[in-house]
Amino acid sequence: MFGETAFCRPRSGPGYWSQVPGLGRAHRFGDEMSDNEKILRDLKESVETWNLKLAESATKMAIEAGIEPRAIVQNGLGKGMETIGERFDKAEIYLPQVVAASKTMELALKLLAPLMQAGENVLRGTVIMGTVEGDIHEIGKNVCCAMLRGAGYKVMDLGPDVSPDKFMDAGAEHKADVLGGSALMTTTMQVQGELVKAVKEADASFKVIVGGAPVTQKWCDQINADGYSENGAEIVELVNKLMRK
Ligand code: B12
Repeated sequence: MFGETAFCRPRSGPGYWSQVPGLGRAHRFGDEMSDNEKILRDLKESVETWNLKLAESATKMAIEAGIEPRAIVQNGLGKGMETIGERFDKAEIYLPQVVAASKTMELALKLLAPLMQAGENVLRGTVIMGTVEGDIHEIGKNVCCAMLRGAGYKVMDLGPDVSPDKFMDAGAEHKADVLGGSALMTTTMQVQGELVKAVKEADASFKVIVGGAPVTQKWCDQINADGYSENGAEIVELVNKLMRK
């Protein structure tokens, strides 16, 4: 998924030192758990237990330790959110706990935001992101926004519950290259299709990308969207590819 180099600081030290992708500092084979692995474990646990204090301290420690923001999200916080999703699916926890876990993840993302802002001079294109109309799930879309900003794109985040018209207006206003629609519910996926239709009908030049847990490449092809990615790490590659077309 990620190239090792994308996440790691340059190697240093003798041959038997190794690095786990995404972890800033080297650790030795045989160590039970490196400091950075412990930090990632704490990040995951903070979301799983909706522990705001732990999320704050672990995120600050991760930044200090030089762990790349993408690794902090994908290998730490995101893993915790996966557990939350699984436990919610099994009815082991309920909406209030999911909301609390979401707030924990959002707090950590806020702390990471300054690190994921690209300088004006490296802007590679403009992406309008939003969660489609009728859908209020935001976390995955926020992760995608952070990843794209970190990769040098100008990202306008329209938030949740965004109609195709709003996407189109924002696209025109900001001279966007790409419109990204997130949908977390099978019932709202069809709005992604309406967005593609709106772009084609207006003969606009925007590329439309789609994503969200129930979305697949098959769905993307079915609605004639320009691209799909399974997660926030791959969205950068996807947008890079579309910008080259
Ligand atoms: C957190 C959550 C909530 C939170 C949302 C908080 C917030 N601020 O976002 C709250 C508690 C508010 C919530 C509410 C509801 N939820 Co909810 N929720 C979830 C849960 C547990 C996790 C979603 C999540 O954040 N995942 C973590 C993120 C990081 O992953 P992600 O969203 O998939 O995003 C990644 C990729 O998909 C991709 N991606 C995402 N967007 C995009 C966009 C593009 C363009 C691209 C390329 C890629 C991409 O990259 C992201 C990062 O890696 C899921 C269960 C699950 N297993 O998904 C249910 C789930 C989505 N919810 C569900 C439901 C039913 C609801 C409610 C209707 C419940 C209710 N009875 O009120 C309401 C929604 C009301 C509405 N109108 O929208 C169902 C949907 C079922 C369905 N029909 O499909 C699920 C699947 C749970 C279930 N099994 O029943 N929910």
